[in-house]
Amino acid sequence: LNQKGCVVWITGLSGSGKSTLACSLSRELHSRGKLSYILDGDNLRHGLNKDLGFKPEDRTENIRRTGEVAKLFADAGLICVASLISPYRRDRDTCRAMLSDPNFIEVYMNMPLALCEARDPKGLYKLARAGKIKGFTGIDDPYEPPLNCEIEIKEDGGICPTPTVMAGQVVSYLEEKGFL
Ligand code: GGZ
Repeated sequence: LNQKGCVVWITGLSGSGKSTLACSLSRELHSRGKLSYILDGDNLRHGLNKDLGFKPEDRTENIRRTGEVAKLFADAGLICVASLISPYRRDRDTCRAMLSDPNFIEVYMNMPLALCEARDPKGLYKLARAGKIKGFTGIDDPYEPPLNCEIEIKEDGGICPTPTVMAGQVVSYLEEKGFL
């Protein structure tokens, strides 16, 4: 096997494009013959993490478990793409500490709340604003942006990058670091 494993950890608000990037990236990696696997917060909450809610200690456990699984994939030589809100800096840093240095790549979806809220793909922001969901990230629950992420995805002159452009940014980084 000539593949070095790593974890690409995508963090950001609901509706910021984490799953879209994960999907586009995984497709691009596949086309280059690289094995990858997506761990998506929303999906894991139907299985491995179905006992967890959104209280701070549940989110922390959600991130911890996902980090452990991501590490297993990376150890097996895969590029593991984790997409979770992961709102607390300390929890993300715990995952970073599980992997040795270049192997944890934190990608910050730096999209304005107003944009995520305007997208509102599942109508959850609307419910949160109406007080029907309590503790929604960005509304009445915190999001702590990374201080030293490896990759930042943001608008360019008010224009959001396309999924292909976002994935390209990550692919370039992976090439630079010798993972591709
Ligand atoms: C944030 C919530 C909440 C609350 C339900 N706060 O955009 P989505 O809908 O499809 O994905 C979100 C998902 C968040 O799960 P994560 O495992 O990524 O969260 S964390 O990392 O914070 O543990 C959102 C939906 O669940 N959702 N209630 N209160 N997002």
